[in-house]
Amino acid sequence: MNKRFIKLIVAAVCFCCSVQAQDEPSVAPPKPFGPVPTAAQLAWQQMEMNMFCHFGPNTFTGKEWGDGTEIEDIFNPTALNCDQWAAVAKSAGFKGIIITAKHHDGFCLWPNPVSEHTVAQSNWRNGQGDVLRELSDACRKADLKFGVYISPWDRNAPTYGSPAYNETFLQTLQSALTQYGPIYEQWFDGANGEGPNGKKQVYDWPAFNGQVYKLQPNAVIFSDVGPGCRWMGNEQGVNGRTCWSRLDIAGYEPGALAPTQDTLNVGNYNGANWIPAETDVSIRPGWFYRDSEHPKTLQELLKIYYTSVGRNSLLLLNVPPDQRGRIATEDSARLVEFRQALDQIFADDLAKHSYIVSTSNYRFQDSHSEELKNQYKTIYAIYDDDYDIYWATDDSVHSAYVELEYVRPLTFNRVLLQEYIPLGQRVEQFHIEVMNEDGTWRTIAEETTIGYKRIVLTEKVTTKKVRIVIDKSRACIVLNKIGLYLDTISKFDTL
Ligand code: FUL
Repeated sequence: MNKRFIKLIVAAVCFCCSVQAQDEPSVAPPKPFGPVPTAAQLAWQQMEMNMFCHFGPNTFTGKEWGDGTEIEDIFNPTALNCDQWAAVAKSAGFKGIIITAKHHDGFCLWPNPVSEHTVAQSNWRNGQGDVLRELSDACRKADLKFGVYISPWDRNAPTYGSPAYNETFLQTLQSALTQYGPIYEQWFDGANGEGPNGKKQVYDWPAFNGQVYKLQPNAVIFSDVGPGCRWMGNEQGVNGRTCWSRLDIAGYEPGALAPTQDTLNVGNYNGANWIPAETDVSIRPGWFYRDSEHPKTLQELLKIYYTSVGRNSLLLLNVPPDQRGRIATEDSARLVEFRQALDQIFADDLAKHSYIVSTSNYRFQDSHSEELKNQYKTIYAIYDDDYDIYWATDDSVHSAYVELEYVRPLTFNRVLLQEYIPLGQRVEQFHIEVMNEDGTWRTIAEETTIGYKRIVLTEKVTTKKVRIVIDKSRACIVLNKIGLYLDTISKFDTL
């Protein structure tokens, strides 16, 4: 082809496009609905599972709450190995580690210059040790994100119970948040008891949060009321079947002034802020390591996975290092089992085996433009794994179904759905139907919210047709994932 001819074709195509563009709406993605996550909150939610490490004087005294009078030498790990913690975290599929840099006893795992109760006052490594340094280095090497738990409640600080303590606490944050690279999450515990003087502290939360954001702008701040992510109301790992990532926080504070635990578990339907749920739960009965305790079973961990990650929450699983400063073999072995089970359950997405996918609506389906039609097709939620490509309905369509059809009957018992949360959380009611052999439809699950990720446990069904029916969405439907799986490992059908 000569060059002139090519130019002619290009001109003709451009002309056609511009004519078409005039009578078609522009390629408009759905508008966000309600509050939406920040980039940091989205990246945080996509981590899905992280490891919590409770470690400190309590590891050596067997207590859950130290009273702040422990001599510093009690902290004496004989073979601290943070690379081993990181390796365990990686093998379990965790994306980050949060350490109790300072628990309620006030003991700091790093040489905090504004405290006399730290590793620097202990004999461990002749007072030269720094657990935050070793763990942050190990995380960096292993490509894990690093976060810190720094308890405002301090049963050792002499100024606790006076305004001076708030200043000391800001300096503590300054020290912990500036030396160890990026901090992906700052964990603030709501517990607020008495200090060494028998007095309680009036915390300056706005100043604490402001300090974190000033020093670590991308950190997600955890507390009962966020502002980055919220406690989900219990320590058993069970989120509400309904779980909104929205929360009202005006007039509330972490601790005694927080919303009720039931509210934290479910979120607020019309909550003004995007504050998703985080599930902190321990692999063992206690938060700190004790020889006499043992990790949860695989079945218990799988249940927790389904009631946390599977219910629109992030799982922060506590795996406490022992007195050597290592994670015990029984815990690491259990985590490998857990990872293998999840990998096996979710290896084969049976939705992708369907040979016909039909839907009652997709955005621009009535358009003449192939370009427009191709933007938001339902098949993207099934066959395409790109997070940012999704099925969306027209703005006026707030209920719709997707039907998957199979050549041969398929057997499944898990349905995984994801809303595209950069545009907010929308779905408030949905159900799942399967076709019986006689051609009639049967409902096998009725649920409410979806959010970032929802995994519905159903009975084990064998069918040639499945329908995911979104009954009620608060704006047009935007789903970026519909998956079907067969879990043959869990020994439970419902939760
Ligand atoms: C609680 C604390 O009081 C526990 O000791 C533990 O650290 C847990 C994660 O948070 O509020």
